[in-house]
Amino acid sequence: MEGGVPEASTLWLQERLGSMMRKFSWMLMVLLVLVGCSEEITAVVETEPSPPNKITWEKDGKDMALIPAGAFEMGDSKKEPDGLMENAWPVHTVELDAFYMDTTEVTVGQFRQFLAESGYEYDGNWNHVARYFSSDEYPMVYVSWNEATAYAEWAGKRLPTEAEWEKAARSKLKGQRYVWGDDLQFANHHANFNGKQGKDKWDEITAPVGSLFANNGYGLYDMVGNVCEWCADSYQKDYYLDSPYKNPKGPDSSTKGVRVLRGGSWLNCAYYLRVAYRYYFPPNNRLVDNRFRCVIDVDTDGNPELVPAGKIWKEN
Ligand SMILES: [Ca+2]
Ligand SMILES: [Ca+2]
Repeated sequence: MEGGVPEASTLWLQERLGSMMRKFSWMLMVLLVLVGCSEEITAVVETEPSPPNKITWEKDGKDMALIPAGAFEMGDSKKEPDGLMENAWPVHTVELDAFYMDTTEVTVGQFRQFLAESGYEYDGNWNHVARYFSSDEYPMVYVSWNEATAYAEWAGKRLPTEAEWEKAARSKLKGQRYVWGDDLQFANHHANFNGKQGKDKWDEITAPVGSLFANNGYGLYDMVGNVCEWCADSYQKDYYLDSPYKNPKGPDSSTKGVRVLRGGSWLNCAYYLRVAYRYYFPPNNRLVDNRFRCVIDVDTDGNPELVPAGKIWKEN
């Protein structure tokens, strides 16, 4: 028909065609969604299992952050000229497997739990410890390497290697002097070190763990400052000259019989907050700023590696 009202049969045909087109459109959309979903499902199936970024460890209730596998540049990239960093030369590439690290230092409350549940006898003087905490959330002080290792065995963990500690502290920053970058003016945002300034409100004393900003992209607190931290490794000054590329665990022994400490403490000036700075003490040495945090491995399926029940020193 030309220029007139369409006939009923024509209208019916148009409606049928319109209905068929709408149905076809819906079918097409559903098909596209299904295809999209199947691609997504396929992608998930094909992806390697990845461990969660954060876990809470049941034994001691500590939050732990995933430090992913990969390589990093270890050592003093600044070639500091004053001689105190020579033991951090040369910078060398180290590759590590993934691991989890406690996000904070071990607290007084967690150390007490360890003593109560394991029967381990702490040789330190609680009257000395008591000067440095007013709640269970403060870091435990006066802890020797032997005692830190005992805690780790009870918790089903271990102390970090020196390489693990430095990789975790550096996070994604390459070649920087500090865990937050190169600029010293931000030290008090991240570290409780000597005196008080800016956000560091603690003068000549420890701070409750996690009081300042996390150090880096892994969400770890107080990696530098507050309390310095024991590592598993024996110490040798020249270890970096010929250390393994993959998962270095330190020399077999130390000529001085000492173990590595990292990170500086509330006692130290900003110099000792340098991320590559290495120092050491005998394993039975128990100083006011010697403390620790622990790590666990990630198993071949990408899950936190569950370690058998913690060591008990005597039946309670
Ligand atoms: Ca301070
Ligand atoms: Ca620390």
